[in-house]
Amino acid sequence: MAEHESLEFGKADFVLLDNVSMEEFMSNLKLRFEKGRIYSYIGEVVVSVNPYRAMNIYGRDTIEQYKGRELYERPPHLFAIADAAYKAMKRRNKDTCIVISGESGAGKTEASKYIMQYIAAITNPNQRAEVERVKNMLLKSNCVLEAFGNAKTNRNDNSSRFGKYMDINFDFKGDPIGGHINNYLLEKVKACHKVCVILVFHQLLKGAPDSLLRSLHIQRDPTAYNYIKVGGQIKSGINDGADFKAVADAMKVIGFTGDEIQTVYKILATILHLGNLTFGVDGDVTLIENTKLVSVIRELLSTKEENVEKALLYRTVATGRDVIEKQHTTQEASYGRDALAKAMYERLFCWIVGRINDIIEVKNYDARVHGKNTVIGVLDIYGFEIFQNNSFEQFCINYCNEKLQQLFIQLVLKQEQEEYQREGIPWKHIDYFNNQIIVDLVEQQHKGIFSVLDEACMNVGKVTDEVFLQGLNGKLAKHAHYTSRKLSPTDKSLEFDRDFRIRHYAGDVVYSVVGFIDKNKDTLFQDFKRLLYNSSNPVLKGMWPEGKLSITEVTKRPLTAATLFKNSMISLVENLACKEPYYVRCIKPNDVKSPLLFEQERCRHQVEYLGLLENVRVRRAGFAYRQTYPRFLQRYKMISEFTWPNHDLPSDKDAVKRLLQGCGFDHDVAYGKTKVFIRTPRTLFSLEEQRVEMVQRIVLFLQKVWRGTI
Ligand code: AOV
Ligand code: MG
Repeated sequence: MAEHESLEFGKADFVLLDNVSMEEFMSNLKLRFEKGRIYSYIGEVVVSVNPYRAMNIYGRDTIEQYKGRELYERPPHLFAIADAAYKAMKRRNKDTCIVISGESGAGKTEASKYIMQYIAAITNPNQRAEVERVKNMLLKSNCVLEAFGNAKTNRNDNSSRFGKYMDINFDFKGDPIGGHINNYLLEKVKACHKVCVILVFHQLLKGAPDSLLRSLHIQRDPTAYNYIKVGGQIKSGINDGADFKAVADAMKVIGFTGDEIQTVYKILATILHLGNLTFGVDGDVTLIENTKLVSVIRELLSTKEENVEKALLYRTVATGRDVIEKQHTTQEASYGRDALAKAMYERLFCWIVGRINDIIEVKNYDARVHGKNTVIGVLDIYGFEIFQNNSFEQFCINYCNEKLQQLFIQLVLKQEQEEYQREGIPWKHIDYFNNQIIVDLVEQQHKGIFSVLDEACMNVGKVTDEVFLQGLNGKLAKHAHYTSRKLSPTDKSLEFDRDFRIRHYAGDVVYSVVGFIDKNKDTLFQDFKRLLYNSSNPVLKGMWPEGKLSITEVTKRPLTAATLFKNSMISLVENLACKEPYYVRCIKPNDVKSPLLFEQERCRHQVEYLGLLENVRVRRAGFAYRQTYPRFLQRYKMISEFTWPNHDLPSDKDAVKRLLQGCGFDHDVAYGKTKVFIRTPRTLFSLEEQRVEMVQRIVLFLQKVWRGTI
């Protein structure tokens, strides 16, 4: 390999390990991290370890080094994979996607930004104004999405609270002409206080001008707000003030109207005020203790004061033909208040994504005139989560990772198989674990865990999490990847009767069923939806179209969180499946954000659940490298006397055979109809080395000829 690093830095490609074992994998990963080599390959998959320090490897000069190069010509880098995806798209007219996974703080979002930055840097060489405008929009939309979608958490100061999939569309010249964003939000099911560690709240308090805050009835002091207080200890960033302005400007540039931006601020303020509402009782009447806040909220939402109060304290229920108003207990009222705050935030976020999509979407592109419009998709999504206590959120996240693993297996194997068939090479069975069985365990109709959960939620009367667990035990007792305390009473890892365990491809995870039912139901009372729909602010009203229905008209149950999530995952996978995929697997080296520390156990665990060893196995089972005969000869013909400078064999295929036999590599290759297949990259590296050596010799020889010494 031309630019191959010396072995002092370990092996750049894990496929080259002498043995595929966890020990070897880990020692190579550690060595590379310690030598500042944060990227490695498994074939075409990039493995990245978060360096937690600024690296001087993303500048213009590095971009130039990777531009248009083949993957193996330069040391492993995100730019190489971005270039590969871009080349595939441009040269072969293929839609491609880059799937980035890893746990919180592993570096996914940073990676996605570097990839975008690379693509922006290598496109539009002619500086067409329209393309520059599109690029600017795409970058600006990222800034807005981060403000509204990211939060400061203990694990990451800039933690994405949503999974993001972004398509960038290109014209026939390979320049960006638009994009589309899909978001996979999970916050709704997370604790309410998390909502207010979202960056934009801090930015608002710190950076908004006094006049704006006054009109929103908001104080600058974050401790004045319960939701932020609960969010606690997390420091606000130094740049919050400047960021507020940047986000406001970005929204303007993208094309949000003044009214829209004002409404966004009003919603954020309403959420903060809601968190400060408290409820009390007077006799058997539930009431709001701080009524002044109600009029503030009324003003911000442009509704009637009595409507706000009523929606917070009562629930309209239909019993047969009668409609009655049922008073909340204080507990129910608090629950409703938090649900409203969360739902407003979630709806706001989705609305922002929708507006951005309206604006960045490709319009007026005529494929008949301009040729096919191709796409590169970038997916930045939560990796596997295994905590001390795992609940519905972890369950959804881990299911998402099972789906992506399944896609990976299918695509890698499917593509290989198809190519082998085309080339007439016999298909060899590959020994790996197929996780389809776990995907089915979760999503299968009637029998899967999501179905059992939805069924339990459908039951009238009091449904408990325990009833749901019984349902699971009844249906899944025999499943090889499912166990519960009841089914395995002596199993020490299952401590409670409220646990069940799934054997994921990445390892065992014990989930507590507590909260599954609640989190799965759409718990926002219709009264709130009606309240918001009846606002005289058209922007807010437009966000809540379903509030139009009166209580007797609401017959259909809203889809459950599980069903919505499942549907969004299925469509995500369908979307990815028709693209050529590239993968980035991110690893977090330690929990203290240290650039020096490689916590062995911590990393081993991630390598395990990212399925990296499996990945190496799948990769090694096939052929690591393939090339058409003429191109292969073009590159390597100088290393054999039979082919240099030209061969006299009947075909290029024969010439390649002769060349490889001569080098002693015949056992490691297969000859297809149009391409030669090389099993191990080591063979390729050796060819590259010989090539470099020969090229040097030839150059020396020519120099001597020119100097006349020969
Ligand atoms: P995540 O996206 O994987 O977490 P980020 O991409 O936000 O993680 O990375 C977390 C932090 O690690 C960043 O804010 C940087 O400080 C540092 N970091 C990551 N990659 C690099 C890099 N290549 N060079 C330098 N520093 C880096 V989450 O969204 O929380 O799942 O939910
Ligand atoms: Mg992120």
